[in-house]
Amino acid sequence: MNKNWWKESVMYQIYPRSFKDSNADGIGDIQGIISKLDYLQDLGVDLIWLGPIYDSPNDDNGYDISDYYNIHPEFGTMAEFDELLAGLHARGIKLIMDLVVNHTSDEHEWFEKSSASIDNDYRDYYFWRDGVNGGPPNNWTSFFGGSAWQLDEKSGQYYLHLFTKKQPDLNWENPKVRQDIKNVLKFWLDKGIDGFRMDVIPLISKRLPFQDAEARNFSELVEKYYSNGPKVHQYINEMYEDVLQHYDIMTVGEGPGISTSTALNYISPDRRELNMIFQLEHMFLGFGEKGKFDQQPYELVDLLNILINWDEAISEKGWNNIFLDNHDFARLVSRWGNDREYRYECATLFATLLLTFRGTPCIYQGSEIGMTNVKFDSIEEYNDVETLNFYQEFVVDGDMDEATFMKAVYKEGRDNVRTPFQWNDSDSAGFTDGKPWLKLNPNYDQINLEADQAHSKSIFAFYKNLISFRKGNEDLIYGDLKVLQKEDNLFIYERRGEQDSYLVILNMKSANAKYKLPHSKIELVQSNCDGFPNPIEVLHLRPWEALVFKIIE
Ligand code: ISL
Ligand code: CA
Repeated sequence: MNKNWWKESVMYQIYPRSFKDSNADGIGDIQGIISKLDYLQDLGVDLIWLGPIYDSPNDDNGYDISDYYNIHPEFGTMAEFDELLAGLHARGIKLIMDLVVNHTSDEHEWFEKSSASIDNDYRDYYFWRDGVNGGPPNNWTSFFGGSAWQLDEKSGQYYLHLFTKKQPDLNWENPKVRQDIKNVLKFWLDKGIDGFRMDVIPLISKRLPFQDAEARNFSELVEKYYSNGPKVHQYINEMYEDVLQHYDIMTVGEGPGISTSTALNYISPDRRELNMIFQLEHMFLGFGEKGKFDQQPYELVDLLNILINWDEAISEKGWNNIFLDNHDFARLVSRWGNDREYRYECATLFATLLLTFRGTPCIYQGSEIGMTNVKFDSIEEYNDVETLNFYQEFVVDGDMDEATFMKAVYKEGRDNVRTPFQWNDSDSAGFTDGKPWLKLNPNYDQINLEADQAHSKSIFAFYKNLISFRKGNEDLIYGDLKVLQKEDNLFIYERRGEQDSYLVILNMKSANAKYKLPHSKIELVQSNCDGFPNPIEVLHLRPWEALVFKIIE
């Protein structure tokens, strides 16, 4: 096993709009992040993934970039970005940026030129096609509802957009596009950033000539038609050979449609492509035929099976990333746990899983204080384009009743994780002195960092403690993983290092459980419940109890 800094790091995702506002316009910004650098250092994370901060009309909150070389004025200036980077580095924290190059904004100069006429130098920067029988070129649907093709009245042709119609897909077949993207990579790497999180990177190579898809459900559509296209590895490798290999950096590709059988093609070191992927198989759990607002039941053991399968498939030759939430999916404590009676226990149990499983852990902002999902009263209070588009498609234009749709939004809508960070219980939770761009979760009077910091037993203290336990602990980071049990929502595994080995016991349900210890001598090193009795043969576990033991014999 090769050792690398990015395998030993604890990653933390910042969603810039919602982290901290410095100038009372209600929008989180770079100065806000700078004001919290000591907080990040105190928490102990050493690698930040910063969501997009580039110029953007914000149709998809920055995932629609109109200028890769400029900072959006609502976030600040390039000088402030440089200050942020220097401030992080001064604290020993690295920074990776979001790279969104499957598509641009329709307000990007390239698209404006491309759409100006049928015949111009930029026309084939994007995919323009004639319609078929008075409709779009094929039956592909976008991630955010409706056809993936938009008719341009002026030229009479359609352009491809796998996301919103304000996110036209770039044509990577065109070598000029690839060169332009490589210039973007170089620009940011020369500034000294430490790598990229590459948005929907397996989608960059399209299956031409755009034949109709025949898929039973959304996940299959993504895997078989949109992802893993014929030239995807050529394109990623080209970025590696021409740019990435010349820097000491880390890359993690967001991986919709990548499965355990295709993952190593992206991340096995001999492929010279990416270091890690954010696999999304567990995040897509519960997606029905029509995606996330078409919710289907699933069990917690499905999550465990996916994590275990990925570990088995990847960890000998590559390296996994472990995350349980991000800016696109529900709050982890609400999605996988019980955020009412057992919020503290669940948040700390999942922290234990994140930080002791094999792979680089990624913590999404707010998880370290146990922030939960939110329920706004009406659809008008939502901001997320995915939620709003599907509301239109399923409820307004379709036959889904509003209550069913809202239930899915409360469960899985992206605004659950985008409400502002809850710093304290003052007005606007200490996030802003103005009116927040998205309503706060009203529970900020109870759930906030200051409240956590006032107690030695808090979710924040637990994270901090476990992060520092993990740091530099090579046996825990690189040790083998052996699963002993996953049945009955009792998840038990060992991490076997060269010197020390650990036993992790997670009781993942709101009920007691019993477990017969396989070792005669163990020492408790981490626990989320008070008053653990001295090691005894049969453990009596409380609801959502999480224990980490060092194995002596
Ligand atoms: O959000 C999702 C489901 O609700 C995912 O399908 C998501 O669209 C997919 O993982 C791609 O996400 C990434 O690219 C999108 C952007 O909206 C997301 O925020 C980003 O993480 C388009 O750039
Ligand atoms: Ca601001």
